[in-house]
Amino acid sequence: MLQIDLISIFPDYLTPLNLSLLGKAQERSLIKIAIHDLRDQTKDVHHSVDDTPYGGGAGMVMSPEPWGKAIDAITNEKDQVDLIILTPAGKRFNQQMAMEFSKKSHLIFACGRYEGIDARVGQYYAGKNNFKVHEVSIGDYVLGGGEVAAMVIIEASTRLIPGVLGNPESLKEESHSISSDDLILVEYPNYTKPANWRGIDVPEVLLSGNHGQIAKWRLEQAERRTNQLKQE
Ligand code: 5OB
Repeated sequence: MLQIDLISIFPDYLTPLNLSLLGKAQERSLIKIAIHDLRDQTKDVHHSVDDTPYGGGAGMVMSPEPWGKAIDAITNEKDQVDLIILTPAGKRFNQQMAMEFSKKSHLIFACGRYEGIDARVGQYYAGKNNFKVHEVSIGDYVLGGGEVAAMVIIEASTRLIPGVLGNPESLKEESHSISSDDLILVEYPNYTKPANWRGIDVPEVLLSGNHGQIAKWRLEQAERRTNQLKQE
């Protein structure tokens, strides 16, 4: 069973994690997702979680202590933990990382806002022998916070856990489409009934019943699409 904890100042923003595939995976006890409000770890009247940056500059930085308290509250020394800190300055998330995360026992997602989390949080937990800290980005664009990034990582990772997907055949096909350098060979185009839609025919080879020819055509199409994407 994979335990997933998320810490955020907008816990409601993460409620889609209880829907659909992940909701079912929780009902089947394949994973357990818990969402925590960072502000529960503050005592001042304003429940403040941020402060001005040392050294000056625009924006605010998230204070370390609420994060420390929140993480300590959901872990113990015997627990092997992978702490994932979402930041645009992190390592770019990919399918290889999804595969690694899918095999872990306890993932904690620190969803920061503002200009980021005090750097000592990652440093402190990286120094603990039962923690592994990962700073992860989902791509080169700006987000308001780490919540959506965490959901992307959780969706990509949990669907690789045996039993989470209804049809494991689709996982098998996918694994063939991942090449050695982790780049995914883009899928071939898909068609279903009707054979003619608004004047457009389904490619004839797909109606031929010749499985060798079909496999060859699909590979050609996938390679053509992949090369086209590289040129853009
Ligand atoms: N942009 N990945 C790309 C991200 C990001 C912003 C984040 C977190 C992960 O938080 C502001």
